[in-house]
Amino acid sequence: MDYLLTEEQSELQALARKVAQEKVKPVAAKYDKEGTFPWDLVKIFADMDFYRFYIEEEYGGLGGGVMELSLITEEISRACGGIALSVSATALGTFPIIISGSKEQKEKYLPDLAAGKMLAGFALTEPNAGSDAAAIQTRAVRKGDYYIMNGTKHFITNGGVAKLYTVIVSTDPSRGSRGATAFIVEEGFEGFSYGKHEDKMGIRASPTCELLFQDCKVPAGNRIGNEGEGFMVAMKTLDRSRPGVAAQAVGIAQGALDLAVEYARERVQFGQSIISFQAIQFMLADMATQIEAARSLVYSAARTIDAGARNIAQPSAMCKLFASDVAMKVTTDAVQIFGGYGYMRDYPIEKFMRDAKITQIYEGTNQIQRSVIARTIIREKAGKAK
Ligand code: COS
Repeated sequence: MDYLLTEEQSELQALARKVAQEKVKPVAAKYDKEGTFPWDLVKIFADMDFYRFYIEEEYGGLGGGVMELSLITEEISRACGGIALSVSATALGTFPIIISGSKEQKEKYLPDLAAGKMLAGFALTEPNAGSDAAAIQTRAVRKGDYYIMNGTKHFITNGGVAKLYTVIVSTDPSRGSRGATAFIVEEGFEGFSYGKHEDKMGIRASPTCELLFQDCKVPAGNRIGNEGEGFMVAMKTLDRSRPGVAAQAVGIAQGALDLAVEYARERVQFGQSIISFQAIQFMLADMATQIEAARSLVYSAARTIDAGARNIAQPSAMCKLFASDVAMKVTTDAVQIFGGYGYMRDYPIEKFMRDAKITQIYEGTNQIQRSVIARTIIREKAGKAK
């Protein structure tokens, strides 16, 4: 389908595809097996300016938006969903600064993030606050020019490789979501350390770890916005980042379809290539159609967000929900087309199925996306659309 990309977007898509197919695809299995982080690829992505596209030009970026980020994420994910996270999870950690950071904070941090000199992570989730984001227990108490932070964040993507984390904590537990505040925490701040590194089913090239704050001293100047605005910062961030998860899901699904078509051509049973069987052709047709529908929704949501629309929670949640379910279905069917070989680690397809699963879970489970969508529908019906 022709998505009428601008000339710049088409060039970016072609570049990301080339880098993904030539540099990422050959090493995807290695990083998945080792569960190590691809610093060599981060350097290549930085040289290609992939970290610049969604950052304002004033701060060293290229002035693009969620659409550009989605194009990059989709193409890298087509080769490896885990490796794509070095870009998209850095964007997730950077969005709070872009959305609500002060000029000083933007000047201090965005140029290095845009250059890929440092990666970022977003720390909202806690052991007892996953879907219920307002239940965060990590506390920050102001003491003069600093806040003293105590608590644990877990399941943090880019944890341990990022130099900067945007962290949502409570500064006033009595006020629930209205008592949350966002901060920028740098690696090396006194009282900040890393905890458990997770051993995951998929996206194994992307590190996930705990962040521990033990009387961590955070300068008051690193507070993003005002006290009490942290939950809003988090929600606005997720509205912009969920299309990135959706783009990752589309890329994973497309990568699985590419492999399934290739395999179905080569595999001979009953004296002919299995692609000549209608059973396989219909599966491939359904997979391709679902991917295209998901891609359409992602691009449409990304364009809506970049155009500055007010109600972005709904398109953002819809594309994440739909694309991640498509990724799970398509990758499962791709394994099916590979048959017994598909179940074996010697073949590349099972990795796509393992990588797809997380897209239905992180940045809000698909049950939470349905809840977000339902709320917007109910509000629209009541004439109070945000
Ligand atoms: N944009 C702007 N404001 C928003 C918003 C959005 N998308 N979503 C909620 N808000 C506002 C609400 O309007 C409300 O404001 P007031 O206090 O002024 O009325 C406030 O935020 C609290 O909202 P709400 O009452 O809806 O909060 P809930 O505690 O019910 O939770 C959900 C809302 C479930 C949507 C939220 O907790 C969520 O997104 N959870 C999933 C978190 C997640 O994605 N975790 C994954 C880890 S991050 S990688």
